[in-house]
Amino acid sequence: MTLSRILTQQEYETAYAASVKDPEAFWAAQAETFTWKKKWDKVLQWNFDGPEVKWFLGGKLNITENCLDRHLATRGEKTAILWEPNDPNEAAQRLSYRELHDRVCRYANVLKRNGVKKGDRVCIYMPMIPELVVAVLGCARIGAIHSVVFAGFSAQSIADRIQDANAEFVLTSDGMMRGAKKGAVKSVVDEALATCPDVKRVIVTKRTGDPVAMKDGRDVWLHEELKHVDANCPAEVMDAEDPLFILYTSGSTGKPKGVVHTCGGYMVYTDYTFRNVFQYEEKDVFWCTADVGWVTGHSYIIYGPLLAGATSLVFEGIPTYPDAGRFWQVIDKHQVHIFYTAPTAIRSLMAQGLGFVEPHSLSSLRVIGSVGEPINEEAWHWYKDHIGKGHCALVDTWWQTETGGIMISSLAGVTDEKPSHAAWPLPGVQPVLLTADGKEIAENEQEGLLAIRFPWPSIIRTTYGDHERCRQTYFSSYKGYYFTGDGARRDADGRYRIIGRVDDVINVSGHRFGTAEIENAINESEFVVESAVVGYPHDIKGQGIYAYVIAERRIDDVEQARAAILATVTKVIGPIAKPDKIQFVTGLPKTRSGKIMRRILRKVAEGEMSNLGDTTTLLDPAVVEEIKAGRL
Ligand code: 7RM
Repeated sequence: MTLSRILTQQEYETAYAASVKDPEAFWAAQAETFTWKKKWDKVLQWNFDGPEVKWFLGGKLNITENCLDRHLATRGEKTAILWEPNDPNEAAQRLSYRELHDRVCRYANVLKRNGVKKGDRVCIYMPMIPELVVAVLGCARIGAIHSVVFAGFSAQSIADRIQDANAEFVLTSDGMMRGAKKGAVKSVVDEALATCPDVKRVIVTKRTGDPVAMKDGRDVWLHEELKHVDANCPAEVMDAEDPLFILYTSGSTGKPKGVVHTCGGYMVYTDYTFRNVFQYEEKDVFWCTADVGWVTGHSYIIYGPLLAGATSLVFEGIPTYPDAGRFWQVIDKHQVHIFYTAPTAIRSLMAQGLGFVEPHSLSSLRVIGSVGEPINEEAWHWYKDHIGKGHCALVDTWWQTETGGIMISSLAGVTDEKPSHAAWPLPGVQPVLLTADGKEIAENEQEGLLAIRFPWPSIIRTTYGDHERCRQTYFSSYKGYYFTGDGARRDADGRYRIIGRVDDVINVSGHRFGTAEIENAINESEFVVESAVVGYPHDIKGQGIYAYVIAERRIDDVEQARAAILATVTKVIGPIAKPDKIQFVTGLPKTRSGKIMRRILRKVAEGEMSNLGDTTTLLDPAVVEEIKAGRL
């Protein structure tokens, strides 16, 4: 079986129709292209009530064999990971498929030596260095379940995630390089582990060389451990439905939940979407600027590209170091063909002016992509014209942590593109728009709630340790559908435009936060009685965080009080969740039953002061006047 790729609009339509008519045959044909240790007995078994979704039942595989071993014969010397360090003066590193295979096997043996077994949960808290990729694949090699925590999250967030997953192992580094500064890593882990007594082993990679505390009997250095292992590590035989990883993501209620993806379906879907959406070709250098701490990094820095045998660029730094031309400089330096980033990055670099773009040719680029939040028309055109030089295909890819891979997107240069429209569902994806009472909207040029009516191979299987929460969150609002939490509109031709979240989730620079999650963090400040958080349109971040806060006493120094709240949020979640605006109020607009009317808070935050809708059910309408008067 050869790898097929959709090459024309007509082929897309044919593939799409086939995938809806007979999804099992469609995905079985894709799955055939992989190395299985045992073929599946049944392609799909599902119901959305449980929910219970299983793909390739009875199939046995190891995803790392498909990412690495399978390529050795034909691509052994090809670069798998091309690492560009934070400092442009430090040498880039190239790991061939053979070298990556070797490093992953050695790392896997280190894990085994330290007691990690199949099914164990392993927390990974690391900067964007090659060992991060090696650690992720090392876990997958032996069937351990990785749970990567973005290295910008706080100690408390790490501890929450370690405890929720009952992880007994942590993989980390001494420190990290970030722009002109270094950042703490190991010391943050140490702080987290003060409340995680079950963690038995911490494996530390040296990156900065800064001194760190090593706890006797718990912490070991990777370079010491590597002296005791060889590169022979047979891949663990995994069931298609064994968990591959947990990744925590925020929702509208409570603490972040651990989204679980499994080995077989995730493998088939990330590979398929990678090759087709980006129209990947063998010679291509692919660069996704996400962090591996988010799902985009899992699926399109590590798994998708390596499954396809691609060269995946891993960038340690930030877009503005040493200056706002860094992305463009790296594209020229490594002759990147496919570039995948977030609207927030595009908008912030757009704001820096073309002076940072013009010195670079960008002539290697063929495809550019966007992910994480709606891309506004201005940013879309700037990206297309100044980065894509008008001729590159631009793909706006809509998907979620829960979907595992890209769901709605043009296929680069194959299906048409339209500014601010993610456009077309991938083959195998059956989106619908629903009314608030759950009826499918058949007509085009309508707006509705975005749901999916049939499983695709990398659909979320459960939320770790709490299946009921998974059912409740995604499968209970509208019976028979997976509900995305997004609103969307279909244009006259059936293209989808994603409008944004319809629940209490805000998307700040492509990062998801629940309003309740941020409120809980703010409320940990000692002088805060209550708070309410809403999103508002932000030129660069997409959405900004607006917090209304009731303090227990009169605040004399407002700036000091704000700083205290920001420090608390940084400590509880991390700096990325810091509110952009904090307004102190004496009351919040509540209904007689005590529910906060967020609609009013949102409108005020957006600056829409006159048309607040019905406020007659408010307990105390006077608070609205106070809030309006004090708007920031
Ligand atoms: C991949 C990722 C998911 C949420 C999702 C949307 C928003 C993502 C787009 C988008 C408009 C896009 N996973 N979103 N991509 N909105 N156009 N192309 O971002 O779990 O972190 O976030 O992000 O609201 O529900 S995520």
